Amino acid sequence: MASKPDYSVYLVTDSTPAILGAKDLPDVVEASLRGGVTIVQYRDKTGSREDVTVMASKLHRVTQKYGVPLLINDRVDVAVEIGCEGVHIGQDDMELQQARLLLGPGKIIGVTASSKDEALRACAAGADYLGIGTVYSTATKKDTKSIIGPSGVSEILHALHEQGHSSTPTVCIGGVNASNASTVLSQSASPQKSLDGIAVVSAVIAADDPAAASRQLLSQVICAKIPHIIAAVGDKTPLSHNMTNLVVQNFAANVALSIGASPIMSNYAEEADDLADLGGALVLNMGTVTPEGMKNYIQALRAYNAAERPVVLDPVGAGATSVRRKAVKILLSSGSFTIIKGNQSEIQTVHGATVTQRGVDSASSLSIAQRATLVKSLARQRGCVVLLTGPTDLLSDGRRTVRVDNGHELLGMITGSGCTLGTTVSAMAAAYDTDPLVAAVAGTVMFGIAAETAAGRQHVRGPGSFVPAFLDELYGIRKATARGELGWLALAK
Ligand code: 3NM
Ligand code: MG
Repeated sequence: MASKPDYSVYLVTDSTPAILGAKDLPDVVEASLRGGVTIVQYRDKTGSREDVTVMASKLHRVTQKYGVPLLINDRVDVAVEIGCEGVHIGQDDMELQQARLLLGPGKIIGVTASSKDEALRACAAGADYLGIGTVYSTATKKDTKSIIGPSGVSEILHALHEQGHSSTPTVCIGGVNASNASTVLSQSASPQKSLDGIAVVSAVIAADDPAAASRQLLSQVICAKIPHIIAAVGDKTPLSHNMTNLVVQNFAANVALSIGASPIMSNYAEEADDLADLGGALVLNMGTVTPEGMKNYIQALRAYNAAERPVVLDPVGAGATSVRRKAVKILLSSGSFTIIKGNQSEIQTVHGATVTQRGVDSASSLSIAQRATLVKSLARQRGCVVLLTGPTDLLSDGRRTVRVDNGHELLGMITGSGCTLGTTVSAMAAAYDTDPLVAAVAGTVMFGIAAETAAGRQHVRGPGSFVPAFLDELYGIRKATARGELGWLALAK
């Protein structure tokens, strides 16, 4: 668990019957982790030390299975005893320095802050993250001090940015649930600093289906990050180096330009060493694979791996011929990929199944649940993000699995729509390399909404008029986002 914690959906537990009901806490926590909770805080203000230690150990076994940090509220001694990843301390609890001394270095210490002063003091003392609240009134915590609302959160975020604490992660807490998460995330955000996630108790612990509740909250948090990523592409103009097929070169380059990236369509790998150093990303698209092409792909893959820059694999028609099946195997063993994007049979082939695929067309026969299992499994197998396209797109990094329902059937009637989605997500991953899953979701949502909006334009009568309208809508979303106009995001689903 050496990687940076992900604060997107921060679950705080509650063992009281009013919230937990008759359910078993470890079961509820496990369900929430399946749904996508990214960090857990065990909070029990009244239990005996012995009981709390026993439960903390049980929960730690569960969170470890999912590779998610477990923090303990207040009771630093319990955290030390069970060796979990850290603690959360309130303003009335132990001093941060003392907790650090007891826990040793490398553990996470979070602090509650309900004002600018408290937030700045905690940052100065070395807090690893802040829990900002109370946002909305809540029945869960009886002794809340002040209800600060999204505007109070925004003021604190602003102060953190002004005082040089932009890099301290933040979550908000208090009365946050699926009906207001998007609001608090968007209303508290500024281009300089936004929340990293939301902390919830009852929205998950009291839910009938904690996994579904967590999944829904995760989608909202990821969705709230999309404008930031689209804006980052516009600001940074990242290189999208496409080694792609003849059919889509022109269209892919136009898509890259429309979203604000800088395309280069170079299939000659001798150039890749130089290009890999320019801070962009590579797309390997197997659309028209040849022996010469394979040599180039492998050389370029190694160059981008060495430069630690993102690589998107688009295994076009992977299951169609034995040549392509073999090519996929060779590529997978030649380096590592950041994102693998494909339709159902392509992803099944990359996963190791022998599936018959007619040409490069897509068809989906699996249910959404089966497709979700497939992307998660391949993501784990390869240690990368997998994007499975279809009427419902499914994305996973092996831990978090997200569905996107945007798009339009006209995308299936033009050539290269899948390939240019690969180009789109490469640009997002290049501009936002901290979280390729979120980058891939951003690209997929932008792409799908642009298609829907284009298809709805009065002058669009079919595939021919759709293509230019689609480019216009991609461009329109980018420009609107740069102006801070985010109305289009309401179409995300
Ligand atoms: N801390 P719910 S509010 C544990 O404001 C906690 O510091 C708060 O529960 C603070 O998500 C709170 O059910 C409870 O509203 C939040
Ligand atoms: Mg406390």
